[in-house]
Amino acid sequence: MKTVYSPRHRLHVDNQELNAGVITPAFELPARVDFILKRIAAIGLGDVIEATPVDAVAAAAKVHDASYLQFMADFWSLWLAEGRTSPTMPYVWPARGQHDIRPEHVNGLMGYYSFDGGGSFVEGTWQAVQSAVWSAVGAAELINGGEKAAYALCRPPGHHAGSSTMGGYCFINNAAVAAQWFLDHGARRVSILDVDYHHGNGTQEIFYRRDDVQTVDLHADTRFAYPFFSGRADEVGEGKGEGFALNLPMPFGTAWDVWGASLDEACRAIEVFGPDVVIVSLGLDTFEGDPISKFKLKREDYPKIGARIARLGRPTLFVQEGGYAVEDIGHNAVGVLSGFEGN
Ligand code: Q9C
Ligand code: ZN
Repeated sequence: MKTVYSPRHRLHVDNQELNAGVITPAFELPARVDFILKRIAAIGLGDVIEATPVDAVAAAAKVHDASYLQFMADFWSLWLAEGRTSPTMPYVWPARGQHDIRPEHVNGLMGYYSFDGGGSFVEGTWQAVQSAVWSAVGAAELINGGEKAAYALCRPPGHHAGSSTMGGYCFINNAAVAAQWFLDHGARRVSILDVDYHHGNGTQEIFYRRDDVQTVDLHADTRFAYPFFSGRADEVGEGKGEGFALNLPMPFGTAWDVWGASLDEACRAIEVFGPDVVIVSLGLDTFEGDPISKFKLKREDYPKIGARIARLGRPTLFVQEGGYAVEDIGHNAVGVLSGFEGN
């Protein structure tokens, strides 16, 4: 299987996050990509191709609001205009009793275009974000060119990013961009299978009223886990999208027995939908050693994920999402991919 990635992901560095009263370096680190690349080379998974620049804004504008993309493009100059150069994150949001009104000042705009403080911007963030779209589109092109599967090693990740909101380390929803790209290039139906520990609220929101993209999501029960305000089992889509969103929440402590059964249920729903392409939002934060998550998957479980997805028999695009046990993420990501390939 071929991998597409851009070294420009490194420009998104020294990003931060809020954690129980302190600001810490974000768990979402450039080293994540290094460990995955190292493991791809170690097992000889296949060629690693540097993504060719494409018009990321045009591709993203099919699933994101133009004003949101413009805000991200402008962010660093707005920040500099305030005399600031430090990494930043949003800190005030419209909530119940307030209004859906767009402020003029950058401090307010950050909150308007986010749902949490996880959208930490540094000088190179926007460039890195666009390069992740290059990777997603480049890997999708490989599949339309006849490859059975491809891996978009995207960073920053994307599945929390909604049509006009960043959050959860995500800015542009790479998997959603790829889904729309496939529809615009001949596919009639696309399934997005999200195996990240966290509910992919952004992906679900983007496609919630549509019947051409099915979203199927395995995750920690959002009654207790981030992102809290989406991802319940009774969320099934709306309007003509009703029946095309499937949420499979699981309790803290879930291990392969229960998780693997949920994956099987997810795959059976995909079989019924009958997509032309499957996109896997590939998070590895289900791992027992993940520092921010509470599932108990083991290294030997990851190839089984890939093998089950392969049985769908569809062209498959893997898009990198979360996973923070830095040394292990290489083994686990590449474990899924090699399991897909049958070795
Ligand atoms: N102290 C992805 O996996 N932080 N994003 C939760 C941590 C948010 C995860 C609180 C986690 C976002 C792509
Ligand atoms: Zn996650």
